[in-house]
Amino acid sequence: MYKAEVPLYGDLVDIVQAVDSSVLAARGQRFDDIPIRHQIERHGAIRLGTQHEMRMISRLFAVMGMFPVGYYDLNMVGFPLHGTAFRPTSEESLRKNPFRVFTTVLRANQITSPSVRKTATEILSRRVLFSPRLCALIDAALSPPPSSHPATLLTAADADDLITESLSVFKWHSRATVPLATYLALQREHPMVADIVCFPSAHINHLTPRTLDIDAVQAEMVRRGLPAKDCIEGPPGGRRCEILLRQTSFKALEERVAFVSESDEESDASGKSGGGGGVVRGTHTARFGEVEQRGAAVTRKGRDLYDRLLTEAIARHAAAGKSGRVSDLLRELFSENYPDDWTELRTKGLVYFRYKAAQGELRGQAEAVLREARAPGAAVQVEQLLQAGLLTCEPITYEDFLPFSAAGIFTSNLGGEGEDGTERKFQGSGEASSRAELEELLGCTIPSEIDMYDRLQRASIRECEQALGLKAI
Ligand code: OOG
Ligand code: NI
Repeated sequence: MYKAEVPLYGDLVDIVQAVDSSVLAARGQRFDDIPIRHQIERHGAIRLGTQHEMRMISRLFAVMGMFPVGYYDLNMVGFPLHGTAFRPTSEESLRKNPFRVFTTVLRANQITSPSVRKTATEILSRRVLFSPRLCALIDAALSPPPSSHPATLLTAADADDLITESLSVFKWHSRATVPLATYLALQREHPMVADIVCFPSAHINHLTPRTLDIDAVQAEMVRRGLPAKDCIEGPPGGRRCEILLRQTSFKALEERVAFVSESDEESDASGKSGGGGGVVRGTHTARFGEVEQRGAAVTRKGRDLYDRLLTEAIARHAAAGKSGRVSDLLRELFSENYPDDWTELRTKGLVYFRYKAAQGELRGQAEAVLREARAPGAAVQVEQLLQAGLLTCEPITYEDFLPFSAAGIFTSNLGGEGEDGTERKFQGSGEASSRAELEELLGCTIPSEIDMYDRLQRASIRECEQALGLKAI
């Protein structure tokens, strides 16, 4: 659906495939040699208007096995929005398909103009994003089975309906629900407000494939004349050990929109549908393309170091009168301060790893180390077991987002200001009260992404203990 709506997205997917094939060829690998998730991996983003919509979308995503992880406060760039990422959380689900949706919701109380706030709230209160059929299906899928009855499961036909009805939530409609004058008034308050309020759906605003080499994709986008953003967000490139998330995008497209004519609005209000058929033509910049490269999940210490270097790069950029690029300053700071070797990243506690017990027969040193480790009262360290070849490890992939980068993506798609960190204030995370507000709305606590990786690492160590017959590593 999205490819049909935004043909440039198809071009981007082609570029990613071409780049990834050559990266693999250079490594002597083929697509079949890398995890399947890499080839199908995407993230998307939607922006919702009301608390009710946010609650309903969390129920729809729950049916799909996607749950809120991480809190993102866009107030840091002056956007009246906050949100979370809905994504799979179990190792098994992530392996199959880690699809995630960055989901924000408008905070009407942060709209400064009282009249705009009133207009936005009124329009949104009339919007029906979720059809009655979709609501019924979601209820059926999520209701706990009564103990004496068989579980309430969806039939195959129900599942088909669920997909069809859900698509209309995410679809782009080139017809606005408001007259042009209303759209312009909301846009003057904030372009994001107009984007959220004036359309009948929560249109996907981008869908992002994952690549093995984002620098090559960026270069290819420029070569093909795509309106690419002029810097890549996130940690600097050129590292041996990729961490976190690097992203770039091409700018939002100007799309033709039919606005309601004022006379139609009156006839609609009087209950007659169809109106006079008169439309007012206009444009809206809504959808854009984005690409990402994912690296390892970092620990809290690793994240603090990243945040500190980023803050420092922004401060140096400001001190230099904003000449040059934040990303170049960050590259320098990284090369001096952020280790770029997996062993060092592990022993310094900067990156999370998934550990596995070695398979097969043990010989020589490994056997001796294991015997010692199994002795009553023995204390054994992960590093010893790794050195003896009893354990192997691989970095855990970062599945989440970076608020400062997200702010850059948002901002660059509103007309280019704020590129390269210039207009973004950096705050590590949002205020606790805002987070609590979103949690209350969702009816659950939003786990921090870092805690999730910590749990994955621990679980992998527990499995190794069992496999090796050790009490505690
Ligand atoms: C979402 C921007 C954030 C990312 O990749 O950081 C995002 C939006 O524009 O609604 O998707
Ligand atoms: Ni994105």
